[in-house]
Order: sequence, then C-alpha cells, then structure tokens
Amino acid sequence: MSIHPAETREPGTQESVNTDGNGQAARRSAVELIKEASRQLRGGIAETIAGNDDHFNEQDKQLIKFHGTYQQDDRDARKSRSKEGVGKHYMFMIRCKIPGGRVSADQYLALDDLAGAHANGTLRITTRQSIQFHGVVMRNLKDTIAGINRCLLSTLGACGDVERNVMAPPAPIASPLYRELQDIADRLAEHLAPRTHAYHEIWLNGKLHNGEAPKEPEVEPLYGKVYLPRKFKTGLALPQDNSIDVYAQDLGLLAIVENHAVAGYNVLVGGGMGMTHGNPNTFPHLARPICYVPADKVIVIAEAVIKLFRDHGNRGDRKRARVKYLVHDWGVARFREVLAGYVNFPLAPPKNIEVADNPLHLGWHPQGDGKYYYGVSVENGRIKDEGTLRLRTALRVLIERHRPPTRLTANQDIILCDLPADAREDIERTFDEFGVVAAERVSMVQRYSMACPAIPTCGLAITESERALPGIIDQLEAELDRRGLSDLRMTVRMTGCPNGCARPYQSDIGLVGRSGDKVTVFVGGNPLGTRLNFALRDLVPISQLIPLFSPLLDDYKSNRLPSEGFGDYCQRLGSERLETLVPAGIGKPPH
Ligand code: SRM
Ligand code: SF4
Repeated sequence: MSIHPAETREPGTQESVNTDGNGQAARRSAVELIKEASRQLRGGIAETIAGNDDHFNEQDKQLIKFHGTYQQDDRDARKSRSKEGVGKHYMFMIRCKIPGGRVSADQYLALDDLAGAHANGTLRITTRQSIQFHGVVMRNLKDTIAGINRCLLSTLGACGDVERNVMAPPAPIASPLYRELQDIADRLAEHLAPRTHAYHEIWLNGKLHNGEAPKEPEVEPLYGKVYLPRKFKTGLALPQDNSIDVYAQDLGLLAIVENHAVAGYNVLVGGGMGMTHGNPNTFPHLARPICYVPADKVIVIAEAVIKLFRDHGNRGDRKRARVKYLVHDWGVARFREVLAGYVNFPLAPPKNIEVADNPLHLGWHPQGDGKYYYGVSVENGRIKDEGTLRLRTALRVLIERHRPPTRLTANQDIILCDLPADAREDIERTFDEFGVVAAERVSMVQRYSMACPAIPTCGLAITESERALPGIIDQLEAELDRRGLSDLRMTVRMTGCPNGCARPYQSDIGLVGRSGDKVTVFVGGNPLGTRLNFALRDLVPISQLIPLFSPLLDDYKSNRLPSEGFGDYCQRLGSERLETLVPAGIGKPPH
C-alpha cells in the first residue's frame, strides 16, 4: 500500500535538514559515509561472494547488515585458532524478516531444511518474532539467502539502518482485532521496505520472487542515499495483548478499540533498550504517547515518524542515534509539534489507555473458529536437538504431519495454529516422545524468561547469556518452589551486554553482562512491560546470583502486598531498602 502524496509532507530535503537534536549541523559518523558511497547498499558485496575470501572488508561488513546478515566469528574457537595461527573462523548470522511472526508450514519446513544444510543445525526464534540462522560460512551465504527468498520470506532490512521486523500480537485468534493488527504489520513492512535493487542483484541473480527483473525504477523515496541514522523498530499491540512489548519500540502503535473494532491508535515513540556501561548519555527509555490517529492514518503516521527521525536523528554519534534520544531531549510537546509538520491533518492528543495484559499464548487455546492453537515454550528461542530433548525433530515431524501455519512470539516461542481438536492427542504424544515438556508443565519462571544469543556468536557479548540462563533458571525454580512461589509470574531476562536484545530493562529481574562472568543485576520491572527496572548490584558473579536473591525472595514472601509481583515489591522498597537485604560482599553498588 502506498500513501497518497498529499498525506505526508517533506518539510525539507533530507540532506539539508540533517541536523542533530538541537538543530546544529552535525558531523557524520563513518557508517554514514559508507552508506552514502555504497550505491544503494551494493558496495563490493557481489565481488566478495564471487571470490575466495571467507569474510567481507570493513565497509561491506556494515552494508551486509541491510541485507539481513552479520559477519561473526566463532568465539569459542578464537583462542585455539589464535594459538594455531589460523586466524578467525568467520561465519554469518542470517536474520529473516517475518512481519507479525507469521510462517506457513511450508516456509517453516524450508527454513528447517536450510538450518540443517547450511547453518549450525538450529533455528533461533528472536525477540522480534523472527528466525535467525547461525554459523553459515561464506560459500553458503548466497544459497541460504536465496533459499529464504524461495520460500517467499526475505532478509532485506532485517538488520541495518532501516525499518526492522514489524511486530504484532501473534495469537491466531479469530477476532477482527488480531487480524487487523497482523494485516497492518504486513502493510507497514511492505510500505517501509528498502526499494534498492541491490538485494535482488546480489542474492537472487537480479530476479524477483516471480522470476522477473524488478521493474520499478530504483529510487528510495523514504530512505534516500544514506538511509536512517540508525535502526527503527515498530510494533503493534492491543491493550489486552502487549505480547510484543509496545513500550520498547521506536514506534509503538497501541490500538484503541471501540465497538469491537480498531478505531485508531495511540502513537508511542521513543522506546529502546540499548545503553553503554559507564556512559550516562545512553540509557533505556520507554516509548511515550505522542498523539492519537484514526485507524486509516496508521501508515501515514508511521511514515511521518520515520521521516522525522531520518531528518533529525543524530548522524554523528551512533550511540545516540536512536529516536528515543530525540523524544528525551526535545520532550513530547516539541516532538509532537515537529511531527505535525510531516502530516496534513491535526494531531489529536493520545487517548487515556494503558496496557492490561501480556499473554504468552502457551499451551492449548481455542481460536474461536472451531480450531485450536498450541503455544510451545522454546528455551531462549533455540530450536535444536540436544541429548534427549529433540525439539527440532518434534516440530519437523508435527509440522510435516499436520501442516499447521505457525507464529513466532516476542517471547521467543512458537505457536502451531489452525489445529483440529482431534490433533491434540498426537501432538502431545509426539512432543513427549521427543522429550519436549508440555507447555503447561514448564515452570512459570522458565516460561517468562528470555536470553539473547551472546557468546559464541555475538561479537558484542561481554558475558554468556543463552548458555548461562538455563542453569540460573533451574536454581531460581528450586528457590521459588521451596518458598511456595512456583506460581509467581516473574520475568527474568538476561543479556550478554548492555545492548538489551532480550529487553532486560523492563523485566522483574534483568541480568546484564558486565565483565567476564559478572553481571549487573536490575530489579523492579513487571511482566506487563510498562515500567523500567533499576540497577540493584553491579559486578555480581553469576555463581552469586542465588545467594543474592535468596534473602530478597524470603522478604518478598513474608512482606508482599496482595497480588504484588516481585518487581512491584522491589519498586515499593526501592534500592536503598533492598540494599540492606543483600548479603555483604556480593557485587558492588551500581554507579
Ligand atoms: Fe539486538 C545488536 C541479537 C533484538 C538492541 N542484536 C545485535 C547483534 C546484531 C550484535 C551486533 O550488532 O553485532 C546481535 C546478534 C547476536 C547473534 O549472535 O545472533 C543481536 N537482537 C538480537 C536478537 C537475535 C536477540 C534475541 O535473543 O532474539 C534479536 C533479534 C530481533 C529481530 O528479529 O530483529 C534482537 N536488539 C533486540 C532488541 C529487542 C527488540 O527490538 O524488541 C533490542 C532492544 C531494543 C532496541 O533496539 O533498543 C536490541 N541489538 C540491540 C542493540 C542496541 C541498540 C542501541 O540503540 O544501542 C545492538 C547494538 C547495535 O545496534 O549497535 C544490537
Ligand atoms: Fe549480543 Fe549484547 Fe545483543 Fe546479547 S544483548 S545479542 S550480547 S548485542
């Protein structure tokens, strides 16, 4: 869908309005120069994949992100390879773009094939409802990206300074509300996708899905030559279903429901998690309500917010380039005033509405159309076979047999959709046969936990995360059980660095990689995702987490208020009171 030209305005040309948040002409970062010189994201990518190199040069390493792939190296192998003098083992992460997390049975099976043929034999569900492959080497890069496109998915714009995967509540509930949000996610993704032909030239031999060459002229009406100052993320939510963490989005669209239909959206801008330890100019920030728009203006307003960000975002300092810093530095009133200049209708104030639930959609649920859906809890999103737990095989067998469309959730889980009632027995038996614990029997703390990939793939990781969290959760599970708290709905999110990929700053407990095996411990968020937590202790060794939390859980158990969550309790006590409960010698006070 495209917007009628009269509906959004161009207050100035992109290059001339390229200012920082204070209207100063800004210096430009090295990445800006790489983008500008790239001939719409071509650089030397095609030449490198046609040659014998196992990795890209520094410029193209930036450009391949826009194509949906990251150059990484096996961090587990770094030391031994360096001793042997053989240099890094380069490999690529490939990220799909899957609006609303919708994947058909055929697509799932094709992705599973690719994981086995070209990647490390796992599929990784991401915190933005997508799938990533890890461990793809250069000689398989093109075939993997082409394979993803063959099944009618894409990787274009899954990473890079553009609109990223658009999120929407994934439950396949037969309700016009859920359908509308999924539909808008598709339309936004289509409307905001880069228009460069470079993607098809490089990965698809110049052909579109239908086998023809692209016909539209190559212009980037939205992104221009230098694309956005930084990544931009959009998510749609319902007040009763914030399963996509709407307040963490650069642009959160919270539906306003009237007479059982979406009447419009509160437009929330400026969510983002990333920060840098020791740099107070960087911080997590929740999206703030800017205005309300009627439902038929949702795409217009999304484009307008992106244009504002394109023109005013910081292009000099990538650490401060997200739209959240504009909202923070300008304040809501000024942001709204500038945004009004990008549309040709008045901006109404946001409606008074809050999110009320954040369902995980695990286990069996009726869809409302006579069919059922089944949400499978996937530990940290990793679909793999390991030991007696053969989740990848179980999903493959069941998807081949029942052909359910699937949906990926922002909690890194997968939903099997459109199931007839009589499929239940086979599904439960098959999961059991392959060692997969029924969603209903997964502990609450495990269900609500998430970890980012971190080591060995992520180049930015300071500590372990995906590989460390299962052990921590096992211990927490035992501690909660012991206190009769196993029904507590508590989010525990861990990341290997402060970038916040598992949204740790909104959770009841956030564990953020700090140094070696030490983390910063955050407490005080909530499962709804409506509040930021705060740092309680810094530099806590992972092995000391349970001794740190034990007295807090004891006090919570004895002194919590009725229906008070763990994060609520931590907020009520505040850091000073909580500090008095922390055993001496564990970690350090946060700065
Ligand atoms: Fe992320 C960078 C993984 C969601 C904030 N993120 C990365 C990279 C690409 C590391 C890099 O730049 O070299 C990670 C790849 C690791 C690997 O080995 O796969 C990575 N991010 C992920 C995923 C896979 C984590 C996961 O457990 O699922 C998520 C992919 C989502 C997707 O499908 O698109 C993922 N990243 C997020 C989120 C959560 C969200 O968007 O809801 C955030 C916090 C929200 C935000 O954007 O602020 C997030 N990732 C970052 C940042 C910090 C950006 C900042 O403003 O400072 C970085 C670092 C960067 O961009 O320089 C980053
Ligand atoms: Fe990597 Fe840090 Fe993101 Fe984890 S939070 S995936 S360590 S960038």
